[in-house]
Amino acid sequence: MSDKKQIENLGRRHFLRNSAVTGVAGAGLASGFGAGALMSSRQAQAAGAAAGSVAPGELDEYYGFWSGGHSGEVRVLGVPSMRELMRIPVFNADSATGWGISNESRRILGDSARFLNGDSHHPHVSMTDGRYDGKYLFINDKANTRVARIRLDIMKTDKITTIPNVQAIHGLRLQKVPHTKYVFCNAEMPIPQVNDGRDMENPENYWTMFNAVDAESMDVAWQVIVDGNLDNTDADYTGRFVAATCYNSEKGMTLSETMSAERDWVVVFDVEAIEAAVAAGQYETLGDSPVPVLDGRKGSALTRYIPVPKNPHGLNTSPDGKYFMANGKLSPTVTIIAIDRLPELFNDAIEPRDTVVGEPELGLGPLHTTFDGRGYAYTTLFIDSQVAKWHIEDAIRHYNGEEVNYIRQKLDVHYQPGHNHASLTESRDADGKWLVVLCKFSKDRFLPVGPLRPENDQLIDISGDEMKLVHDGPTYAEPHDCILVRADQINPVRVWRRDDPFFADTIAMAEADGVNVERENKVVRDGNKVRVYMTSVAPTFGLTEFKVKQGDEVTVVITNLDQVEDLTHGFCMVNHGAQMEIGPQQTASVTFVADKPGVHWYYCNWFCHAMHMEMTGRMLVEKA
Ligand code: K7E
Ligand code: CUA
Ligand code: CA
Repeated sequence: MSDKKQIENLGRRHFLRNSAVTGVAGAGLASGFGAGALMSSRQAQAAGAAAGSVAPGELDEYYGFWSGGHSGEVRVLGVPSMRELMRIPVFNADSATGWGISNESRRILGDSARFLNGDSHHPHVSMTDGRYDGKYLFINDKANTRVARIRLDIMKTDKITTIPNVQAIHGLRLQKVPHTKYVFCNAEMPIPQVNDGRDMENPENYWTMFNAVDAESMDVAWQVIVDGNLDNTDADYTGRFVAATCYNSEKGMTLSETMSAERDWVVVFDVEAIEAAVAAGQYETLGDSPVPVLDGRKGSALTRYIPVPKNPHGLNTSPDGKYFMANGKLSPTVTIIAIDRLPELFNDAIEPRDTVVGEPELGLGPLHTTFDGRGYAYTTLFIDSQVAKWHIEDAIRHYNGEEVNYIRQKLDVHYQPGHNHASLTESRDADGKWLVVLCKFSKDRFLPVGPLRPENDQLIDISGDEMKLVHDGPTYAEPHDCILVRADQINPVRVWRRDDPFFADTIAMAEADGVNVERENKVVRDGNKVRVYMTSVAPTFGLTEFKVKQGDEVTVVITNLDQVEDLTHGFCMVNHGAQMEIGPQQTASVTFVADKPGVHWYYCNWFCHAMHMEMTGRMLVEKA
């Protein structure tokens, strides 16, 4: 390095340090994030460190749950630090935890354990009376038409349901009021009904459905056939209405066909009317599926179709419960639908467009809108690479002919944002502190890492009059959406409860074998099936060797007796593709075939103790 370069570098470092201490971080320094982290939070506060910094050892104010897009997982972040706290495998396979490998995870994955891929978009936390209750998180899988539930006490997926009769679950939202009884989810792609090879050449006979999954049983409660297709959705705060966008009212099979009509629509579902119709037996079933299928096409009493500008995308309910907002995408507008006019629409007292009370023009490519609970809305503009902050009631006044400017600010984001999400925005508690903007392209914002680039999740302080960008967060493919929940609304357990249903079937198997997994280390043979029960206490397995015969199907069941928080063991059988996590007080199991004679070592692969490397054992496989 030249002397000049060295001096420049020193100068830059010096400037960084000084600016952090004095709190006068320049424009080019973005946030003073890393620098703020060098100080205690009190010092940082005293120095006026940039908003968004959370010092080492300090805890975040919000949990953020991020979808992992086509990685298939869910990620847990702390906000505002944007530190990644955990990854929850859902529709993917995960080596570290053994998701898709362990018997417990494979039981939950069920029939779809054969799929290694997923595409999760929309994570949403269960609600009671319009407030997050911290019990479950639900998420869609577009790739294999599934819906999953994550238990937020253990932060593990505990149910996965494949939705019958449809393809590609995309939009997903929860009933907010009186509580999350239903998970509402949209199947995006119209298909022949029944889709068994008949009638493939007639797209006009393709249909898709709006689906309701029972949040407790995770059974599909009912499905409603619609005209067109379905994209995004949201529910209201009365419990009666759910709205969804349709970008393909044309039922086009090509891009240009899907853009041919000047208008598409928002379809509104009357949940009470649907429940009454199900109770009255006004439904059919299709194919092998027992799920009630109702007709919600145009003319049905169960739905209403509200025309909106072409190819809308996001659908968002304002936290005051007044409006559904449909984001224009191909149109620079957001359509504001007054929820209190919907009962009249269903009574045919007004026309569909009479429910529209505003249609502000915001910029190019509006995709999603979020809210601060103070009357402002924040809309991502994909093509403009901006977030528009606008005033909802001013936009309505403007629609009524008043000369009023409803746009308050447009902030550049980097680049091409999809979803954005403000803290607590999908609940009555929307608090307008933080806005996360999930940008699809990072371009020049980070060191290059080859042709595949990270996305860029930006954190914006919206507590004041002006939006302020405070953090760039590179993320792996591809957070479509996220949800920010106050830290006190989530209550995870510290160690497993021994009676947790997550591994109850494994305990039942042990009991059938007469084994007490907390006390006994034992090998049970059942024909060519061998079950190996062992305990683990750092840094040893209860069995340091066991013997089987070549060709045996071996199930290793391990119970982690450690009671210490954070003391997770692993189990890996070398050369057998068997690997899993065993958290404190958890029982976990994995099954493989001992197809090779000889000595095969197993070891613990979650670092648990100074002697973690020595936490090993041998499987001795006798030649057949
Ligand atoms: Cu806009 Cu799947 Cu919610 Cu992506 S969706 S951005
Ligand atoms: Cu047990 Cu590492
Ligand atoms: Ca269209």
